[in-house]
Amino acid sequence: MKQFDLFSGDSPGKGTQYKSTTESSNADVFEGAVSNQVTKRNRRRLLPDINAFFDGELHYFPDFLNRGEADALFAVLRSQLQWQPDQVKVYGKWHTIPRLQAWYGNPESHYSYSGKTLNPLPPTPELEVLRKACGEIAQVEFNSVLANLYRNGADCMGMHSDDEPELGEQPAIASVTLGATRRFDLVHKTEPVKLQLPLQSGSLLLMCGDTQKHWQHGIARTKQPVGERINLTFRRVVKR
Ligand SMILES: O=C(O)CCC(=O)C(=O)O
Ligand SMILES: [Mn+2]
Repeated sequence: MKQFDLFSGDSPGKGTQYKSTTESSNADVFEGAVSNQVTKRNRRRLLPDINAFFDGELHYFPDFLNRGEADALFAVLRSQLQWQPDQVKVYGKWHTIPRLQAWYGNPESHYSYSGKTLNPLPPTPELEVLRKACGEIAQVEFNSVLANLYRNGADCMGMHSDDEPELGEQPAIASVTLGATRRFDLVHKTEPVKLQLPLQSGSLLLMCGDTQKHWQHGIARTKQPVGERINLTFRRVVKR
C-alpha cells in the first residue's frame, strides 16, 4: 500500500488567502493569484470591489499534493472507492445526479441533503491520510468526506451552498481535486459578483467563515473534451 506521507519532506504548498478585509494588500494577493483566471467581464467588475464583496474566506493551495501523489491517489481512489449513481429530489421528483459519488466517514456522520440521508462507509487508508492533512491545515477535526467523480464534461454540480444544519455554523470545507482541471464557480447570493477558479490536480481549496452563508458554488458542465476528475470535500458533521 503506498503511503502518502504529506508532511515528511516539503511542507504543503503555500496557501493563497482570499478574505474579506479592509487592508488593501489582500486585493493585491487576490489579483496576483486569480486575475488571469477570471473572465475579462468579471475582472472588471470584481477586482476593485473584492474587499467590499468577499464575505467569507477562501484559501487556495495549488500544490497541496505533488504531481506524483496526485496521480497515484487518483488511480487508487478511482478503483477503490464505491462510486454510485445517486438520486436527488427536486420539486418532488427524483433525478439521477450527473456524476458518481461516495460518502465516507465515522459512523455518526450521517448527512442529509436534497431529501436523502447518506450513510457513511468506513474511510480507506488514503482518505484517512488526506483527512488528517486537510485537518491540520484547516485546524478542524474533519469526520467525513463526500467523494465526487466527474466522468466527463457532461458531469457537473449545480450551484449550491454547503449549509446543511449538520455542518454547523461557519463550516470549514476542505476540497481536494485530483485529475482533470474543471472550473469552480462561486456566485455571491446578494451582490453581482462571481469568481471562477480552475481547480488543478493536487490542489486544496479551503472554504471557511461565512463563505457558505453568502456564496453558492458549483462545477459547470463543459463542451470541451475533459478527462475524469475526482473531488473530495472533507467536512465535519456535528450532532444536532
Ligand atoms: O467538485 C467540486 O469541486 C465541488 C464539490 C462540492 O461542492 C461538494 O461536494 O459539495
Ligand atoms: Mn459544495
